[in-house]
Amino acid sequence: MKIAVVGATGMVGQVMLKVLEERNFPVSQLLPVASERSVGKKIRFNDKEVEVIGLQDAVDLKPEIALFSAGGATSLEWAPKFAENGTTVIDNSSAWRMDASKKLVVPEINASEITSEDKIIANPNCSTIQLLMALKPLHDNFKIKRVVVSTYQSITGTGVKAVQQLENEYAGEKGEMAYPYPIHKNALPHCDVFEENGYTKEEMKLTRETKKILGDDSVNVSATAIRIPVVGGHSESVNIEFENDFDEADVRKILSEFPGVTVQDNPAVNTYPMPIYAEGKDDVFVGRIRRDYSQPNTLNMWIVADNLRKGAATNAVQIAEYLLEHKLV
Ligand code: A2P
Ligand code: 11C
Repeated sequence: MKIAVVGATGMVGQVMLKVLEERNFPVSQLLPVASERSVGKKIRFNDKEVEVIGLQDAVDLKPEIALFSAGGATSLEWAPKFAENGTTVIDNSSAWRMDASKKLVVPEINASEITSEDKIIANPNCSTIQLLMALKPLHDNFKIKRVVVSTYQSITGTGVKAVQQLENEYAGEKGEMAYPYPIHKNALPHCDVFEENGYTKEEMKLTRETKKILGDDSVNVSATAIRIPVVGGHSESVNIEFENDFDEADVRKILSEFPGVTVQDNPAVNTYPMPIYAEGKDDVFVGRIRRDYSQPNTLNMWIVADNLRKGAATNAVQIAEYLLEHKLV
């Protein structure tokens, strides 16, 4: 299959290439695409050097699938051009997620919504994907009323500029700032831009995307998103109020049986999810599972995943695998 990766030189694009290789996705020709600055550069894929090309050249080469991770503006302008030329786009930006005509897909949850008519398919936000992987099986069993989530997000979610900022700060050097404040030795209650309602866009993605993916407007999510000087994964402290009561042992069993979720929960030996363990892995890790005794039918837990993997690249490649398996491309 001819596959384009738009944003192939970027933080997520590089992981997309690695995930395609690792999962032996049947790529007959790879089209790495980036900005004009990078055209002609070489990237490595399956032990071969491949030259980066521009967007129009990639459209003209009519790949079967294009994985996009080059920012919202690039997706808004170029995803329709690929789609009109017969390519199915899997878009990792926020450009199309809340468009009512586009599917927002976490394969383990709602891949079955995809039809051959869907030419632009949206990949959810990283912090939403890992949250939903744990919420979905619990919602099916106990029906969620309300979720309160606080995130502790890796700087890799912001991109190369943020990683460079932290490295400069470690080294005591000045350089370009990705954030309005230092990130070293700091925590910023500020991921993405502020909206008029006082929440950040990242916080509102958790609220809005959850309802769309679960196909249930009654599930309310209240979110606070924090950036911390960590690489390797996003962590989430999650409080869930259910309609129905639950048994803690059942919660553990249900979560551990859900594909793509690993329960790491044994406080007696200090076993709990952490970004240093999640880094480079495709699973979503859940631990610190415990009843909230402050009100009925309520549970606390801690969710960690590699935001560049299941939160972005892996989820996108899984959608591509689904298209292939179901002959939708
Ligand atoms: P380039 O490396 O040429 O700038 P990150 O999120 O890590 O910053 O990466 C963003 C990715 O999106 C990079 O591959 C970048 O390419 C690509 N990109 C940014 N702007 C454009 C654009 N206007 N057209 C195509 N690719 C773009
Ligand atoms: C972050 N979630 O960590 C972001 C990164 O909407 O796809 C991805 C932004 C998006 O800040």
